[in-house]
Amino acid sequence: MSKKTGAGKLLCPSLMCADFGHLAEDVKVLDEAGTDIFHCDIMDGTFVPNITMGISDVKAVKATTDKPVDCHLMIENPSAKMDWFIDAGADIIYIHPEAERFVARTLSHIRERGAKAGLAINPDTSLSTVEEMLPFCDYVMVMTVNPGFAGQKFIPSTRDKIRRLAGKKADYGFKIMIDGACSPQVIQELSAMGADGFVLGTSALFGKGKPYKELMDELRAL
Ligand code: S6P
Ligand code: MG
Repeated sequence: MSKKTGAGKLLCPSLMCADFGHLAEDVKVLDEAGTDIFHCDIMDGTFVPNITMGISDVKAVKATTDKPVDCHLMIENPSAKMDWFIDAGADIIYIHPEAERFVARTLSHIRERGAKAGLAINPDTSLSTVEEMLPFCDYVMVMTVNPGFAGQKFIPSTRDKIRRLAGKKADYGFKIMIDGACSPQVIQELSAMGADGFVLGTSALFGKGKPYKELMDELRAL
């Protein structure tokens, strides 16, 4: 990843929550508001019961900003399709271990292609299941909702996993990201627990009737 990320917590707007009628305009305003990483949710309607962004959207976002762009692949068998998104310019690829047979090999391939490798873990996937995958990760993203939709409630049982993961990040060097229901309160609490970055959706950024910059400045100051 060649682009810089800001100091302190990483703020990652979830573009599935943006205004698709004016996506480029929204990306520009979010960029100027201090976005660290743009988060693109890619769904296949099978791994999760929804379909959101695709390859053309990722290319359009990359053409609009110099900030890093991630692709959160909520798709079955991501190893068969990850290159499409790397070719589209994704700087970070997240795969789900629940959807992939050869996770370490897939994460290694992402790194070999020059992107950063991320693992996104569902709320009901235990840390012990993914422990052997951690050396292959640049980012570990804990899902604090079941993937598929914005606007869901935070699942409290994920806290313990985040706490235990924070105890391991120095050994492996990955960053801990949080996706799902990241409200200002959640960001403050999990930041103190050791989380490095947050996906911002309807809980903290979109549909709030306030300028993105004002909201992101407030979140950064938490
Ligand atoms: C959900 C997706 C997320 C959402 C984000 C929405 O499956 O992976 O990235 O877009 O969590 O945020 P919020 O605050 O509406 O839950
Ligand atoms: Mg996501």
